[in-house]
Amino acid sequence: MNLTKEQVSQLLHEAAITLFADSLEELPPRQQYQALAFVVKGLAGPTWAAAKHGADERGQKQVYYFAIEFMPGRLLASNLLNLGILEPVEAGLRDLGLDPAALYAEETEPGLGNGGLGRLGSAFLDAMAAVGIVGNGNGVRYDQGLFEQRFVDGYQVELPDDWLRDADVWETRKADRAVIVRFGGQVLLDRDRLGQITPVYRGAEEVFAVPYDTAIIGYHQPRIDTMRLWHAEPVPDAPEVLTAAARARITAITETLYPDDSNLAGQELRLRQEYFFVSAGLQSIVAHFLKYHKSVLQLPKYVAVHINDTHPALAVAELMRLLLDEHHLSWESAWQTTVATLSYTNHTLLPEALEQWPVDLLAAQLPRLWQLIQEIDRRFRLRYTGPFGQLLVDRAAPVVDGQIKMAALAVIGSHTVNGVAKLHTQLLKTQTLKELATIFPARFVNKTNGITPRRWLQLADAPLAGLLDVQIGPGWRTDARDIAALADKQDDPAVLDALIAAKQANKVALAGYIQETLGLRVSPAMIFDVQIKRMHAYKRQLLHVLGILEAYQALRAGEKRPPRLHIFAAKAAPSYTYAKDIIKLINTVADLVNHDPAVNGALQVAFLPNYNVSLAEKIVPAADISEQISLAGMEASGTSNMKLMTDGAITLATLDGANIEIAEAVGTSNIALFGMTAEEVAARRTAGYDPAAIAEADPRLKKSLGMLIDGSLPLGSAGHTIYESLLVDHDEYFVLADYASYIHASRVLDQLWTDPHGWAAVALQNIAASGRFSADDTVRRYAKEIWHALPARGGQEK
Ligand code: 26Q
Repeated sequence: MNLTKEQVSQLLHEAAITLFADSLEELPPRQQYQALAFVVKGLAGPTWAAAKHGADERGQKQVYYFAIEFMPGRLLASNLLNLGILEPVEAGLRDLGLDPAALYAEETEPGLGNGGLGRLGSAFLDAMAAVGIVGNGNGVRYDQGLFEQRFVDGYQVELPDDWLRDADVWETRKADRAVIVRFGGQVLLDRDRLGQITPVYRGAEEVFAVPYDTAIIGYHQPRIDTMRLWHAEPVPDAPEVLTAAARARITAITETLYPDDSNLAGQELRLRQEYFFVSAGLQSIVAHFLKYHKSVLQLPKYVAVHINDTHPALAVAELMRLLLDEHHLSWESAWQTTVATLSYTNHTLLPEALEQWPVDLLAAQLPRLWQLIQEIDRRFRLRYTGPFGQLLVDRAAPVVDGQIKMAALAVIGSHTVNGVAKLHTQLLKTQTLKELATIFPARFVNKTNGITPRRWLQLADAPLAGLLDVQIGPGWRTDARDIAALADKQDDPAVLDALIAAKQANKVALAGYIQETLGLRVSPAMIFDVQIKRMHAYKRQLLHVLGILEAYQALRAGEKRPPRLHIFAAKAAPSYTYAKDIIKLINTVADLVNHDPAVNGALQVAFLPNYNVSLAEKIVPAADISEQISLAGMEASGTSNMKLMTDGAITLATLDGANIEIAEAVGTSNIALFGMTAEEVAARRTAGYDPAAIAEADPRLKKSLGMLIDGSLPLGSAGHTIYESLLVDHDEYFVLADYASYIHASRVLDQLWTDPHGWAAVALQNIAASGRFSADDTVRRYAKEIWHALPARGGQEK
């Protein structure tokens, strides 16, 4: 798109008058941001409008990505970049005396997700748009996103996230596209005049699902995709007047995001959320499809529906319902059509996070779906008990012991199932879903996650992006694989110096933010050692804390070490008390070391509150070390590992999730690996594990653990709880088993730090190898091998 800075100025002034009846110069920054966003939305409008029917008219297959969470991050700068107008707009703003970064910071980020899964969904939408796949997000428009986190006396406090207070400039309410979603009541099966079975609903609760659409602008692309989020409202002009309680039950559906990614909640409201966006999405897809095609039998040829984790797995039964009840297919053709349309990604191996719904709950809320799920279960057992035996089929079936197992439903109803990293896919096939993998071996494939280099490199890390342009030309901006060309420069001292300078600039900026937020003065000369992700026992932030205590003692004993700043950011699920204890512990340790003159300047800890996409954009570019230290076999993939690598951090990692593939990509000399492998963990579990013996045998460790309970930390209960979790309650995540090798690997990095060019050369190799983790390539692989929806143009995989 072509735009001069003079045009930018004119459009902005006009928008200020239109929106606020005031001159741009008079507006507060928030309204200046809104005026700019309004201009950008207007500029994208014609392309977006044209895209809506283009794909159908060309007969191009469309992908619908169903996810109960999305985390797009702030959109203004990203939209400017993707439209190709970032430079003229920023120049225009500066001419007007406005600071682009300050305007971007006015945007409230939609935190409509918990973590990795939601962020992945948004990265995929961005990537699909960039490579020319006709993609659509389908999700929930929560009135309240993930809570805002603050620390009070070191404890996490949760505040509501009122992200719509100022209205979201990017969304468009499409009241004319609303559909009705039904819950509860009774379903009778009747025969109509043609003798076809039709269900008759009695006393169902009707919910009006209103879509809000947001443009997903692809990088330098001629078309624009859509993220559609559904909002629950009472049906307007319904014959019956609703009580206040009945209205509240309806609006509750999209009121808040469940702030938990660790335990299945098993609550009615969660089930209603899941069915709500699945039913609304499928209804609107089928209705739209039939405007262009005669028979629903053609659906899989033109439509792929992807189920992101099991949260939308009801899509299996809901699509069957639509095909059977509303389009009168036979069971066999409805089933064939459903399986050929759907595919499913699993994101977790943790048994406690695998969704199951009590039959009673589901049958009461979704009586027709329950009938269909019983029939799916019955036919599954009938078909596979002969070949595979009762025992195996019982373990694989969707309805067992009064519970509906959503992963089973998703696998049975999809043509393809994928894990999100090689190890994860392997463990899915051999452990978590092994019975289903025995029955459907060809369905299981791997698709390692990816990240968008536009947000994490082009936007968040301008110093490094500029360096790449100079050193290898700008081709990497369209094809991240081209970053590999940087590898040749590792012996060029000028390039290494430039890399150090780019990192330094980012560290100065983050140091400023840390000072502002925590009142902590840190030096950009320190090693910035980063762990950013949800707070979870299996992710082992606790191992990182034990590492800090080890360094603390060494420094107090007079040892010399390179100065290190440990940076954490993490939210804990509000009900996850152990995770909250660890937050309190980290803040307590931070207090101790940050105020101890004996280690002053050599060791500091900064726990930044309210981790979200925008905060990650500040931390990731400034990181020297990326801590990816989950217990092997627990982290499905991880994606912060990929972001941090892309921006030149060196990974300190266990052989878990995608860390293994990062190690393959950079070579073992460019990554600090430690700890047990997934296999060793499994063996250790069987053999029996004695954490107390490990502590007893390691004086450093024993001393650090002692600090948790001997009064060194003014802790109250958290220190004792954590101490007991390790030494009394058998240390479920093998923190102590990996402790010694963790400390060793970390010390190897200290050693490397003393040689700045040596360090920079390793960082450079990480950047050079990061291209393969671009979400663009990930979605190309999904498109080719799962969705069978090849991009219109520019989408060839190299
Ligand atoms: C389930 C039931 C009820 C309430 C909440 C949930 C729920 C919500 C969110 C369960 C899980 C999640 C989120 C999971 C998640 O983010 N998983 C991460 O997915 C990433 C993308 O694939 C991986 O990189 C991470 O390894 C994985 O932990």
